[in-house]
Parts: sequence; C-alpha cells; structure tokens
Amino acid sequence: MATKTDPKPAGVAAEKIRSEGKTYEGLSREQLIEAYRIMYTSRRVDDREILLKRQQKIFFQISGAGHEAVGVAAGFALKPGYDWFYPYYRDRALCLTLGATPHEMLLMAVGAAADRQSGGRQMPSHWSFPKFNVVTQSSPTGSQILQAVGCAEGGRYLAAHPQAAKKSEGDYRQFKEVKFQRDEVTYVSLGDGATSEGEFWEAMNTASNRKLPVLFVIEDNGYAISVPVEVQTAGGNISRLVAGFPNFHFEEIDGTDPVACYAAFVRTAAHCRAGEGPGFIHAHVIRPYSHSLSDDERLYRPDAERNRDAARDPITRMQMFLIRESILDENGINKLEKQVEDDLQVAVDQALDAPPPTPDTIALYVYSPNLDPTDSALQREPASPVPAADGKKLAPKTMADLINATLRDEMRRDERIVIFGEDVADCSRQQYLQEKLIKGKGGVFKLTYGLQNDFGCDRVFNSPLAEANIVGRAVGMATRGMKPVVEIQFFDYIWPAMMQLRDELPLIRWRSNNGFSSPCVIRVAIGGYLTGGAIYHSQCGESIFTHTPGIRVVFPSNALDAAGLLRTAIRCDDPVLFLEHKRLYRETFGRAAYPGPDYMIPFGKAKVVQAGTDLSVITYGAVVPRALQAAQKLEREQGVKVELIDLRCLNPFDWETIAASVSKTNRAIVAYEDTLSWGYGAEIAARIADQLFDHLDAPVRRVAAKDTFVAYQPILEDAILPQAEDLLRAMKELVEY
Ligand SMILES: Cc1ncc(C[n+]2csc(CCOP(=O)(O)OP(=O)(O)O)c2C)c(N)n1
Ligand SMILES: [Mg+2]
Repeated sequence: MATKTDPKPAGVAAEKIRSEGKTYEGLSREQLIEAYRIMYTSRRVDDREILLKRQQKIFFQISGAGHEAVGVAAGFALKPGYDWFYPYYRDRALCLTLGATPHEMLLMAVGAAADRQSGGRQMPSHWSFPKFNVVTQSSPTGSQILQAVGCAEGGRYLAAHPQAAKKSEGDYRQFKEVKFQRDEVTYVSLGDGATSEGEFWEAMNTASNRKLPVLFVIEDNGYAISVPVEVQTAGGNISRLVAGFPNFHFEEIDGTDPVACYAAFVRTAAHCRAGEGPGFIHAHVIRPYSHSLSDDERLYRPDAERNRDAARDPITRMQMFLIRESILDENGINKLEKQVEDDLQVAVDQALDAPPPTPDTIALYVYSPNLDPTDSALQREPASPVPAADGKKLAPKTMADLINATLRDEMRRDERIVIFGEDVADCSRQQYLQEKLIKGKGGVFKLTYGLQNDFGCDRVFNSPLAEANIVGRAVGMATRGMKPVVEIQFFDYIWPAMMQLRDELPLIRWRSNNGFSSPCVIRVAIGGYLTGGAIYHSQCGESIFTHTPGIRVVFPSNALDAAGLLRTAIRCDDPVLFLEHKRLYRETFGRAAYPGPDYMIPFGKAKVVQAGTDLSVITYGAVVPRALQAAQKLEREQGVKVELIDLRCLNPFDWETIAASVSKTNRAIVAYEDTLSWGYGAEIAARIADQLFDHLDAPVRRVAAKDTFVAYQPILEDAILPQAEDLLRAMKELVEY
C-alpha cells in the first residue's frame, strides 16, 4: 500500500493529523483505524445477513464483500449531506462511512416497518438515506447513472439561480427542502458489467460535454454474475475505452487498497469541485463471495482464480497494513473486531425483533401524500377574454399556441422549471439568435418556440438524440427539487426511455418510503390521423403507461383543456406523462382564447362534451371530434341523443362521470385510437361490465384501431384507425340492440 509523509495534510481532522506527523496520503492513523473498523463492519454485516438468509430470517442478500476499501475511501473523501450519492448495491462500506448504521441495514434486510429506506418494499442493499443525500436506488443495473448527471446539473442550476430553491406556496414547491452547494460533487458507482449499458455511455457523454461535477466510480470485480469482463468490454478494460472523453479526470486504481483509493478520490473530487469537469475512477476490486446467494461461482470460476482474488482481499490486506505500520497490533485488531461483533449482535437482535409492516401500508406513497391533483379546489375558470387593442375579442388559439403560452407563464412563475429535449431550443448556437441572424426553431412542432429567447439557454436547451438521457436526467433533477418539463419528440421514440419510465420515475417515491420524489413532466407528441405519418410517427400506446402505478397520464383533446391540465401537471407533486395529440395541435376543433396564467383543471375530471340520454360514448384525444361528428349525424338522422364523455385524464380517470352516464343511458361505447386488444378502453369496458352490469341494456362495445400498426398510405391509415363512420355504425348497432 502507498505510504507518504505529507507535510500539509488536507481534509478531515487536519489539525490532529499534523500533530501526529506521519500520514498516508493525508489519512491519519486514527482515520486508518476507523477505515478498518468500517471495512470490517461491512464484511461482518454481509456475513451475518448470509447466515440470516440461510436461517430464513431474511429473504435476500447482496454482499459488498471485496468492495470495502473503495467504499470507505470514497466516504472519507466526499461529504454526506453536502455531496450527492447514487451508489449501487455493493456500496455497503460507502454507506457506513457516510453515517448509515448496521441497524438501518438490517431493518431493510428483515423488511421491517421501521425500515426508513423503503418500508419493507425493497431488497436489502438498495440504499436510500435522505439525510446523507444518498438517493434511493433500484435493481436495474445502470439506471442510476443518468439520474446522477441530472442531479449534478440541478446543483449547478440552483447555484446559478439560488432564488429558485426557495419554497413557494400553492404547488409542489411547498413540500421539498431544496439544498445545493456551489462545489458539490455527485458520486455514482456501478459494476464493470453495467458499463455495457447504453445509459452509461449517454451519461458519460453528457457529463463530459457539460463539464458536470459527476464522479463516476467503476467497481470492477471482473464479473457480471458469470460473465467475465473481457466479454462485457471491448479489449477488457473500460478505462481504455473512455479515455477519449474530454474534460474528465481519470484514475485507474487498485480498489482493494484504501489509501491509494483515498488519494485518487481526493484528486478526482478536487477536479470536480473546481468545475473542471467529471471524474472517472476505475477501481479493480474482488468479489470473494458469489454474485449473490442465488449464484454459485464455483460453476464458472476455478479454484485457482478464486484463490488469486482471495490473496487481494481488502480486509486481510488492511489488517496486515495496520500491523506492518504499527498502527494497531494483533491485540488492538482483536479488540476492535470484538467490539464490532458485539455491536452487530445488538443490531441483529433489534432487527429480528422489529415488527413487519402492516398490509394496509401498501398503497402509501404511490402518489404524493401532500398534494392531491384531483382536488376540485384546483379548478379555475378561464380569465374573461381580454379585449385586444382594437377592442375585438382575442382570436381563438390552437392547442399548440396555448401549450406554448402556458409553458411561458409557468416558467415566469416558477424558476425551477427547465425545458429540454430534442430540438426544443430556439437555437443551440446562441450567437445566431443574439445577432438576430435567425428566427429560432423551438421544437419540431414549435411548441417551445421563443422560450429560450425569453428565458435563456440554461432554462431551455437541446438534449442529445437520446430519450433515456432526457428522462433519466429529468428524474435526477426533479429528485432534488427542480421541475424539468421535458419533451419526447414522438411517442414512437419513447421506448429507449422505457427503463426510466417504468422502473425509475414512477417508483422513486414508493420504493423510498416517501424519502424521495421526482415530480417532473414528460410532454410527448402522440397519435396518428396524419395522412403520411406511417408506422413510426403515429403510434399510441398510452395503456402501457396507465398500467404503471405512480405516474399520472393526461391526454387532452382541445386547447383549453391542454392549457388547464398542463398547468396542473407542472404544479403537481407527482410525475406526469402529458400526451399531446399531434393532429390536434393546430386543429380548428377546440381552439380557445388563452385562459390566463391561473387556469387549472384538476386531474381525473372528465368533460361531458355533449349531454344525451340514449347512449354513452366514452373517449379521449383525437377520437373526441370524430365521435362528436358521428353523434351529431346520428341525432340529425335518427334523433338519437348520445352523451359524449371526454376523459381528458387517463390516470386517474373519472369513474363517477362514467358511472352516472351509463346508469342513465344504459348503453356504452368505449372508443380509443390505440389498437383494440388490451388497449386503454378495455379496462374501462371491463369496469362498466363489472360494476354497472345491472344498468346495461346492451353489451359494452369498444371501437378502436385494428390490431396492427398505422400504415403510410392514407387508404390504409383510414382503414386502420377508428373513423367517424366506424363510430356511427357502432352507435347505431348499440341503440338498436
Ligand atoms: C438491467 C438489468 N439487467 C440484468 C440484471 C440482473 N443482474 C443483476 S446484477 C447483474 C450483474 C452486474 O454486474 P456488474 O455490473 O459487474 O456488478 P457486480 O454485481 O459485479 O458488482 C445482473 C446481470 C439487472 N439487475 N438489471
Ligand atoms: Mg462486476
């Protein structure tokens, strides 16, 4: 191990260190003893958990064995509650160094009610310690990395806009303490295997490009379960592959040597804190136990290889180092270890005695317990139309105009809002705008036009062409209190972000037992009827997201609703997927004057577009004008009065309005643009059949797209998507049933 006499030690307890003279890369003898105590504790917690698992007293185990040295070093070099941490499951020693206790870890292992990290919802070693800025982690490998990038961006933004951090009444800002430090670092760690994932490269790219203070730590134990590093990584060494990224400080170190690790962390953190860019520490560690208790590494690793690893075990190496340097003798080590064992026994006993959570807690924190976006009190009337200068009423505006105006007013009101996505800026080359050489773009549909011009390029900016990057960064920003309102250019291209949208964004609050939340807005252009949109510019698929608890899904059909619901989405304390139908952006149907900067519509309140007595048609989005056309024709031709319901919001949805209507008309059609089978309307139809059976005089009918994709040729597109004629036919059949 590296030793050095440093005449000017920096960092923790510098005074004390000076008085004792010899230090090891700035670490005092006391600190080294403390490092060993934490490393040994970490290993022993793993060993005790393994035993408890074998005794079936806990239900899963993931060890940090072999990774202790790098964890302790990171914990010594960084600051809990000041820096931010996105660790992964092997970072037990890091968390202990930051201040977490074995007791807290064991409460998670037994799944106790008192488990503050997750309330019995997550596996052990899925760290979440708000007090130390250790952000809730999940099981998908690599999904934390882009969030760490967003977290670092959030810190930088807040340092430049300190006013934005202030609490404010009347929206989500009431409910979160926002903190930042001008020279903070965001730590993120991952294994060698996770470096193969696209999100890793997207994160490296953005951290490098924006010179963000993200400290990437690769804990390379040579394996991802049974897959060795040379199969994961071209050339077998990740450091060689990333060496070309600009602005980084790189270190490749022996991750079983805490002193060498500490020195690397101090150097790298200094680079990040100085605003020079991100850091990359590639630590070669070992994995002395199998991947997890479900894995037996002897099936794919011969004894000789495992013995080579064992010779580098950080616990024994550190013991020998302390003895060699006369920092502790054998007796001292025994005493320390005995103390650790005694303390651990108490923690184990307490955890085993801790009561489990009660089943009635399961629904807690799926959504914000603080702000209910369905509250009728949120409803505002549109401001009375302001007369224009010439005394005429304001001209009705399109949905696109009103979304743009709403974004502008909300950005003015709330400095925490940032907007990014593909092409959303007016112009990334700002000087062109300043010199008035160009007009600016503001989105492929121009929904964000003029916002960069009005609010500056640190509030409205382009992202790389990478959807996971957009959503992952938004999650990280929102977790620390920002309000990213990001855009996915086409719903058809939302899928690269699916890991973030399914396993991260909606779960941050629930899985952390309300320790963290991530209330951002994802605006997405969706839908067909475009005449030439074809397969990849016409998709729906909203049911995939309404099927995911924890995320609100909104789908307005007209300009006024879009304005009112977008405002509610932005002020909401939950994440919101805001679906904007491309065909409706500039439609004549549903234009309206801008309803003013306070206009809000609560979520989960349907709109009765037209009242009727003979048949209920429940729909949303671009099917609303088509259903209205069919209903009007039916009334003209046959005097049938259709009650047309526009759901507007898909999760939550307005069951009361549906139930009241169907109880009255006794007939129901559920119509939606998405493919028929397993579509959103299938759930509504099932509920009607289940709960309103006694009221029905006819079967519940669905009208939707054919179970295929949307074709390019308009004749095919017409045949595939539900048309007014399809609705009319179904309406006639049902009233005649
Ligand atoms: C996205 C994803 N795919 C697969 C898994 C299953 N899995 C869990 S850990 C792991 C290997 C991770 O290896 P590495 O990144 O090297 O970390 P290590 O466990 O070796 O520290 C795999 C495949 C997962 N959790 N997430
Ligand atoms: Mg590994």
